[in-house]
Amino acid sequence: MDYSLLWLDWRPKKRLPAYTRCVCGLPATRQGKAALRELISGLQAMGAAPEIRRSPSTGIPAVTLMERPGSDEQVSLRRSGDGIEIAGTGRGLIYGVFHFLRRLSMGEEFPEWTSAPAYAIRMLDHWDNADGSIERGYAGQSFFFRNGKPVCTERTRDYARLMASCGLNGCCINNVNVRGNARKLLTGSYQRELRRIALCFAEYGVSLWLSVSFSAPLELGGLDTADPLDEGVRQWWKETCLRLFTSIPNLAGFLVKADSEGRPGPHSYGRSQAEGANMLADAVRPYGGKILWRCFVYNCTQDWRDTKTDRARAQCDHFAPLDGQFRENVYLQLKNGPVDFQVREPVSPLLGHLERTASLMEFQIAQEYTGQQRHVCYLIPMFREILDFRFHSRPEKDRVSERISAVCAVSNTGDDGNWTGHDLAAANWFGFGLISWNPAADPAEIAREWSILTFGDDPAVTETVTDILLRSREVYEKYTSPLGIGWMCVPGTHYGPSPEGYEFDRWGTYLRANHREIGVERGPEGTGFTEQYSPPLAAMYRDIAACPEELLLFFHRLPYDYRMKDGRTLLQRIYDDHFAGYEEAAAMADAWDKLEGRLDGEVFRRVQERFRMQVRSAAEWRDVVNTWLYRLTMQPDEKGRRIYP
Ligand code: GCW
Repeated sequence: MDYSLLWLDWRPKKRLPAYTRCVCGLPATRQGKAALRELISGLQAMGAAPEIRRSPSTGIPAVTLMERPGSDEQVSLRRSGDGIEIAGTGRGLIYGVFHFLRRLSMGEEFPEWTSAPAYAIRMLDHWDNADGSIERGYAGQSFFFRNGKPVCTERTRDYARLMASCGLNGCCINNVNVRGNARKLLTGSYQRELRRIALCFAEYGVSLWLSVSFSAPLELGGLDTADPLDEGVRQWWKETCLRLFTSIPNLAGFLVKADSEGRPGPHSYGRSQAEGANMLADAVRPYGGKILWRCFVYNCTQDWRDTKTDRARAQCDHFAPLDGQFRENVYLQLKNGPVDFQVREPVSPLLGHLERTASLMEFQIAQEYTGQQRHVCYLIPMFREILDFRFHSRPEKDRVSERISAVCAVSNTGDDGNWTGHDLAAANWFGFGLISWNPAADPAEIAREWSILTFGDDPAVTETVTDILLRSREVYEKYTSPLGIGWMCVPGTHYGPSPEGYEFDRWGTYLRANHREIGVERGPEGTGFTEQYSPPLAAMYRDIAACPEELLLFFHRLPYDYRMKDGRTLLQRIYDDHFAGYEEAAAMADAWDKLEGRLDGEVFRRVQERFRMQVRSAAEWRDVVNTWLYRLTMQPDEKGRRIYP
């Protein structure tokens, strides 16, 4: 094996419970069998040499796998005599076994657990292109595509194991921007390869999803329209689905980016988003298929003179009026914030309007705007905050976690040896899995567990790694864009500072800073975005004094001498954050340096190298943003620190 097993690298244990000397079970399904194999090899890696029996016998403590019929994902681990019984369907057993091995690694003797996932769909979306490149990929090339074709390799299986081991059960292998050969995934051309991937996934209970282009009937079918109400178009999709779903087992459905950033969609034919999504939903329905329909529809060519259009409003403006018009097998897939995966955004208000439509929340563990896996940024605390958020619009089931029906995250993987480029970024993959199984999971606990499973149980390592992870998002936020304003990154690459980059870019996402004020006013006198929330939230966000400070510049346009709650001016607060953010990044790097000799030398050096890049970049962010504001305002730092680079 020439690459990392990540958190599945079970380590020998000094002491193992007596029951690990025997494993019993005779699972019948593919998943049940995979669970048994994982159990045996996991225990062996920890130093046990279990005897393997088909059925339990009294008096011999054992780990027993009890397979139930069915396809649900529930699982229970309970004490049985002096042993442990893991019971569930084949899929349940997979989760149960991995959970058990993790607990055992953490030193627990009799881990009892009865659980079922909060959501039936918990998936990763890969933005992998057929040519092997990855849009917003920061860990090498794709391992799903090579030379224009899908491939199934050893790594596909290892990927499926990693997915299942943290509770994930779905994967969309190709980019939502469907280009080049990826279009042909819908034709018969790659059926064999797709089938192999699907079978490999199926063993670990992972479903296969494909991104499709709305204009496929034009691109592939030789039709002269992709109008969703056209009979020929409907027929083309039905025939395509018949061929695809009957030859690829375990295909769950399609993910669609339509009418978004230049992608084709129903709007081109004067049809609504619901008409577009429903047409596809009808085509996949005979096979139990689902359509994940993205809500990332906004005007990406906004003129700077237009101060009424507001990208933040777009999701709600387009989709809230359509609530109730979608088929049952359509899930609206919305990004967690109203704009685009910035380090801090309010929760998308759209979810508060969907009463009769299934929805899927899209997170991003690919660190597009959060340091591109050169900076450490542990995102699970942010995901937890979002899942806990309440809309204050109904007495019950008011939280994000209770309103959504599924979750996904844009993947942070590639073919790098360590899968995620930055070794610490794997915590986001693992953590996303755990929190999508249980949205009430504790991000600190997850960080600790991930560290122990990945780096071993040296307390100094665990403490340092956990502490770094838990601080990382706030540190990143401080030295980059302040108080929820976002978008100070270099257009296009989205790495590094360029405070006015987007101001003069054709994608038009404006900060509108001048020498007196900064920010877009989103209250009723501005774009009115605040009014998309329920009355109590709208009242809070529209009132500058009540608005949470960390989101102040998301919602309001303010003068630089605006007084923050602690008495500092807005400008001084921004200066301070940038100085502090840099210092804190440097402190994280120092803390890492102290771990030398305590973990694998190669991993140590790789992460050290990333920290050096992060600290250099943090200095650049600090200097560029502070200098820019200083030159606009000519207001010096109260503490007299050096501002221009
Ligand atoms: O943030 C933007 C990214 C694009 C991406 C798009 C989307 C896949 O910069 O690279 O395209 O979001 O989510 O569709």
